[in-house]
Amino acid sequence: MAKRKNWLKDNIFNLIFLILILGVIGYVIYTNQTGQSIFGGLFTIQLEQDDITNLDKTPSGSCSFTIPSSACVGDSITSTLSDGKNGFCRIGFKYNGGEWQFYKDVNTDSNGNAVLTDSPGISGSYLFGAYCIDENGKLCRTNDKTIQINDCGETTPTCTDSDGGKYEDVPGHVTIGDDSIYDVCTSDNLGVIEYYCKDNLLAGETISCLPGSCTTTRSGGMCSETSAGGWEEGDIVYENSGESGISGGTLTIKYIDLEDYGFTAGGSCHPAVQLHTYWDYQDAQACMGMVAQQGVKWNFYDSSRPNPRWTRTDLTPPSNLVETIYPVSWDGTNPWHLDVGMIYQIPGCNIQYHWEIKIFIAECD
Ligand SMILES: [Ca+2]
Ligand SMILES: [Ca+2]
Repeated sequence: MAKRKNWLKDNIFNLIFLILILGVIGYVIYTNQTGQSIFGGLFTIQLEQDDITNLDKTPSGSCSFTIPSSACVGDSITSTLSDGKNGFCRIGFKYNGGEWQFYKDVNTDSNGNAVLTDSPGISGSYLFGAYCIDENGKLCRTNDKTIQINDCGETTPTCTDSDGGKYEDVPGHVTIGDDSIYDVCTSDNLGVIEYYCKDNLLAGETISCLPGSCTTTRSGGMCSETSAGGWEEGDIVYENSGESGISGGTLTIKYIDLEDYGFTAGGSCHPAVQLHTYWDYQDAQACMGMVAQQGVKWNFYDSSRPNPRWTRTDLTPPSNLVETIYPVSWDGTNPWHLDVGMIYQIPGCNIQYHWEIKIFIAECD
């Protein structure tokens, strides 16, 4: 029974939430031997990995589960769980071939039986299984039982999805008839169970988030950051522009550390850099020196030092030039920078330069 206490401790908030929700819709979720709940109240509590491991076990021992093989939406269904002695059983289910989810905990009576009644609200295939722990701590895994719930001529309720599909970075819920099923973070917080409509039926899929980044909101669970860092093609990582003067030598216009803008190295998306650079003499006369007419050199460095990734030399003031650099290397450590420099040392020759940098996601694997 120690295990059960741990589970309760870990899930007490989920449990309170479930009880509140079910209380609001007017159902008593649990009595000792006969309970009245509704399938539509499911999909709320996630199982721990230990539970999933137990439910994945091959049926063993003398416990068993009986449940009809089919029923209609709204029917009252009675099932019996038997483990032969006073014991605790945890029942899980898989909906339409999905993953194990929590259904209910029951205690068997002195004859070793627990009788359950329920009324399904959503059509589909439900596979039930349970594991029981007797007073000596011995574990028994029941047989699996599948029940097909059909709509049986009732008007098929329309399935609607508030986030419009499989969007792990948007919280949402699927509504079928009177039931709402919310996206929910997995118990290990490594992903979100994303619900969507498929052929007008509820479907669910576990989608990975960056570790620890699944967030529970009032509107459902969501990945704050997806495994690709949340980037998509076309997203702008960084954008800036400026204008200044220079009278000689070389200077760095801008250092850019992509981590500052949430772009981490090693992800599956690749950035490109768009540069827009031009300049002009402040006083053209002063820039016509003894050696030559003043020119300007631009260098852009990515993390693959020491050579610039891109370079351009203008021997006369250029017209507006927009250039895209791709691929570019980002190692997470060496910041990128854009430098501007004058080619000749001509005293009194000042130039005015203009720059724009846009870093955007060129493609994702
Ligand atoms: Ca959805
Ligand atoms: Ca979603």
